[in-house]
Amino acid sequence: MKQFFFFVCVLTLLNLGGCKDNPKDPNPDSEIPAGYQLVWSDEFNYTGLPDASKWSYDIGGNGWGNEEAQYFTDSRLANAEVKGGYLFINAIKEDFEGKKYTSARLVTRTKGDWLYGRIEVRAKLPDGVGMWPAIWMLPTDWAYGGWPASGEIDIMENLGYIPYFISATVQTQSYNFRSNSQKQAITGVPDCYTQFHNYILEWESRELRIYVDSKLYQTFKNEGTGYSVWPFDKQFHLILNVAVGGTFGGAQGIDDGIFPRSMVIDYVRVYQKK
Ligand SMILES: [Ca+2]
Repeated sequence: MKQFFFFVCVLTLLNLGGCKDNPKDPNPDSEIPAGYQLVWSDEFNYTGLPDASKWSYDIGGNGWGNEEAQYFTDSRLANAEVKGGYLFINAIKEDFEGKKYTSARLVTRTKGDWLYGRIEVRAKLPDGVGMWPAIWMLPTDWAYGGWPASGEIDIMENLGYIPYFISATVQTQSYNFRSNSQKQAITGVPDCYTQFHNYILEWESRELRIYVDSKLYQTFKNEGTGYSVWPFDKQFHLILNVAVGGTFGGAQGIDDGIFPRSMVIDYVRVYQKK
């Protein structure tokens, strides 16, 4: 985390101002990117629980490897609700199954699994100390072994105690946070809590690229040395969650005055090349 914070300080000086020049409100109905076709999407144009043909839940209060403080609930409208064209993932302060907070972790596993493509999530983030929203991907079949051998792609993470900074991180056997060698890039998004932005992964066999709107800020290359650097030749699925606290999200505690807090998702669109 020291390294994370160091990067943030540098970026505060160097990069945040430049970010304001980027388009803040891209057209959500923009045309399909050239050469791609839409293969999977949820526009959230319905009411109630998330579409069960597209989404499942990771459930429980085990801390998820990061000592997270929330219980991720199962098909509970209070924590995961679609209305008004949006998906709301709600973090709530309440006693539940031995935890003091509830939230939801939605996964497309076995319902949306892809090898290569462009994954685009339009979202507005929850603010406040203790929030740790994430848009990320894990391998579906873990063909190269348990974490981190089969890889992880974090398209968007934000730590509420470092406002406005978005990070994109790649974890593999060769590059991961256990050895402080993960490949992390950070950019500033000054209105990420009040405006929707598109958090985008473009994933090809030779490299993956991560954007906020049209701003590319993370490129990770296939070094051609096998799975220890590039396990990204297998299917991955998407995860949307709002974690509370934990080793990363809770490094400066949890402000109990902020709840409830929501990550709001306008759509998820997945494109693959024709
Ligand atoms: Ca929508």
